[in-house]
Amino acid sequence: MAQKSMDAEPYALEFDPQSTALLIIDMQRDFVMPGGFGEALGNDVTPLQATIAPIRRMLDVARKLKLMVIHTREGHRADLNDCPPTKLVRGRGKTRIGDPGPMGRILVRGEAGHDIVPELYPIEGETVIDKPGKGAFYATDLELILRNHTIKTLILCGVTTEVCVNTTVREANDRGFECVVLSDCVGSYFPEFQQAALAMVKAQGGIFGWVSDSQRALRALNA
Ligand code: TIU
Repeated sequence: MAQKSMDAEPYALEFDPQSTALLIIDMQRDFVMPGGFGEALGNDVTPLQATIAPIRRMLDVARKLKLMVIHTREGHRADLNDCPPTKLVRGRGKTRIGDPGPMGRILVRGEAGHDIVPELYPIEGETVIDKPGKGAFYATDLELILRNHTIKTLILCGVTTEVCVNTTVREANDRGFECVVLSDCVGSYFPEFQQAALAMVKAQGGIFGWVSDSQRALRALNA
């Protein structure tokens, strides 16, 4: 496939689909459905559900064009050995990581709440990265996998914009990957953080990367 250009801020992003991956961050029931980790932290999870349809459109095109697709899931081992004690108690909420909930134990691998929403469920050949932290590079083999596939550009979707998406963009940028965040495919529990997190990425000439949206990304991919 030839080089393509995506309309974006602060300027157009040039990319080659062959060295581009669609990276979908933590579209787990625990963050987007009631009764999970997001709600246990005191949040209304419904605004995040608006990201599912545009991410699905990106996923459909990525699958059609055979782009590399990577899904991440934040969560922990059943014995919580990989969960920092500080993370376990943070927020002083009455429901914590590992506690039972309507979708199984909160943020624990193998539980229904930890898994990806059905609309965006990974298919055969797609990579799933289980991560214990907010950043997708921390304590995972994501960088190794991206380098093995000579990936240079990451198209980012998922939740939440200012936490796991932003942390991952910063980690990726320092490793030399070019990141574009799609504004309608990322969600936050806080509208003001959604705005700020997107502004931070593209400020100062694209200090961490680019911001675009699914419509412009699809136009570029289909061109
Ligand atoms: N709380 C919050 O906004 N996010 C997280 O805890 N994890 C992710 O963003 N995935």
